Amino acid sequence: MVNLTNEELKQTIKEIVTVGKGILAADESVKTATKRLVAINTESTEETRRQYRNMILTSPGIEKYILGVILFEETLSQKSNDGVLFPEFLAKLGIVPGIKVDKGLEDINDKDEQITTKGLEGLGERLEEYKKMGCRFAKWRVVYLISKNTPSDEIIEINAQDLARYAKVCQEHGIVPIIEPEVLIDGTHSIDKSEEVNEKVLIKVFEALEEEEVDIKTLILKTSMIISGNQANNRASVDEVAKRTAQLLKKVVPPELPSINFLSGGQTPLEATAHLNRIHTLGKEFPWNVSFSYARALQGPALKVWQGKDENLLAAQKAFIFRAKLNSLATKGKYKEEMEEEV
Ligand code: 5MM
Repeated sequence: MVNLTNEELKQTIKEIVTVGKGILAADESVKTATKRLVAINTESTEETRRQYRNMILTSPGIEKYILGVILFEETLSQKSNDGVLFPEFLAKLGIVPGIKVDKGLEDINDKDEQITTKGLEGLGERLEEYKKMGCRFAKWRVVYLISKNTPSDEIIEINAQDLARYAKVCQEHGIVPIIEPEVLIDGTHSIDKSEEVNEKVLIKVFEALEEEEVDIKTLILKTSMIISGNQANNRASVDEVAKRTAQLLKKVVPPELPSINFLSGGQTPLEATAHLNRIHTLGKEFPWNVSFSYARALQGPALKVWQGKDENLLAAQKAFIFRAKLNSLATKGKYKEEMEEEV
């Protein structure tokens, strides 16, 4: 008998893993979307958040560079300016809609560490609802803060188990899980420290996935690059970031995983593109597809141009497509810094 759930998973992987394209993270929670809107002097209401999603998602030509979009729950029932539900709009372009399913972070201890366990309760039922609304993959993010006493072994263990449990439930419901263990860029830490923490985190995550019997072949890893803290002195070069990142991932990520899609995590748009590109020009062979799942690094310039104003819509969409195109080129090692002048 054919296992339908497994067939669904394999089909979705086929559609969201293609060389030269990536995944757009447009799953900012209300809190984060509000932060983005306030930064461009725009009030955050359900309607302005819809306009924000409309600006990004209806950018002409988006399907040339993006094959999956992670959405936030509120966006699933919102419509484009032309009155089409966003998941339907994307599906018509051949872009697979996905959904962020973690319910945000909460404090866990006195070390400024946070966990996302809330979203695991009733996850199966929620996935069935999201599936009816067109979603075929999901995303769960956990975070690790680098400081003198963090991340603790406790958070590394809890987060690994949460990611594995979430991934298992997704696969049981025919939804491809993206796991996002984000080692935060915030701080003064060195690239050595970033490497040490990422290694520890990823080893634990893959151990937990194995214990939970998650199928690695129908899973996507959205991970951080090995990078100096954003307030570090003598931050590592593009070359160093790319080499360390490639080296560590080859060491700890199983070859049967179909795709690694990086988060940008507070890197500037230019840095995020340059790092991804350099990873592809190192001359290394990777067993997995290596691409992007950026939010800020793709949307940031467009938001700045848009300023919440209709008259800026087309120029903002042009800015979004420009970044999407450069990142698409970066997944093939074909990005050049001079291209930044072309906009
Ligand atoms: C790390 O954040 C994810 C990737 O975005 P960047 O490329 O900007 O780092 C992103 O998908 C994030 O998980 C969502 O924006 C949701 O974040 P919140 O904080 O709203 O849950």
